[in-house]
Amino acid sequence: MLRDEAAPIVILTGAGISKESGLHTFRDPDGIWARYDISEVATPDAFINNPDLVHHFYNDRRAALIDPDIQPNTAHRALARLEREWPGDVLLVTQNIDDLHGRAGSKNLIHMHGELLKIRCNHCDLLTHWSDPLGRETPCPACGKSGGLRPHVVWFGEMPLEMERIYAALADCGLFISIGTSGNVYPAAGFVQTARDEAGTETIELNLEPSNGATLFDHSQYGPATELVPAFVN
Ligand code: BJW
Repeated sequence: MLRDEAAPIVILTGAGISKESGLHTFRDPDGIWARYDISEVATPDAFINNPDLVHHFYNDRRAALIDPDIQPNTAHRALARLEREWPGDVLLVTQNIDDLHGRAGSKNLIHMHGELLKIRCNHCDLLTHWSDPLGRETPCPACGKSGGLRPHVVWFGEMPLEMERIYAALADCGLFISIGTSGNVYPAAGFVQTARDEAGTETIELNLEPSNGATLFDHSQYGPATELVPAFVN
């Protein structure tokens, strides 16, 4: 598949890779956005207007994530193995806020939409690991003020994290792989075009079904991530 056998690889993952671990995607018929209105839980205005609902939404998702039944699957593990064994750089950029890639052993990992198990404070610089369910009055353990603690996630209208590092890697990669994402959310949905334009990169999509940007990929394979990803990495 690769022209250069040590070429840097950039991998973008989305909710589909964690689906077979037992976590919901967003836009599938049984997805999160079928039960919640995006504008009520995933925007800065939602947090200002109804912090209780936003905290409830993320407290529930943390409880689901730390359930012992939720474990990395063979697709997460295959990507960690690729990073260990590939002679060139492998950068894994995930839109997912779960911690399954890290638990599977991926190290060169960017959580561009944040991390569910971290919280930060709007009043001070605190960024820390979450330990207990948050409420609107929960005081910040660093500055002591209430009302400022929020999930360390990127809501609509907010800037995704580590964009400079991501774009630098896209401009220099020999293979771009997109896994388990519907291609609805920017800037991630534009990475395939950037990799093509900036680096003439070979591009491949591994997804259950064609994504919004399916025609931009040189190669596509459709099916469950736990089958496609280990087979691709081997
Ligand atoms: C399987 C499977 C299995 C199922 N195996 N596959 C350009 C045009 C128009 C609008 C914009 C634009 N640029 C920016 C915007 C605004 C906005 C945006 O994109 N809006 C769109 C709706 C149009 N973007 C933003 O606001 C972003 N910020 C921003 O752009 O800042 C300015 C900026 C400008 C320039 C450069 C840099 C920055 C922020 C976006 C934040 C997204 N936040 C969320 C929620 C927060 C975290 C959380 O609560 O979890 O992130 S939304 C939600 O969607 C979540 C996800 O990470 C994200 C992507 O979803 P994903 O992963 O693709 O999931 P699904 O469900 O959509 O798809 C799953 C796929 O898996 C499907 O295809 C299935 O088929 C497949 N699948 N089972 C393999 N077993």
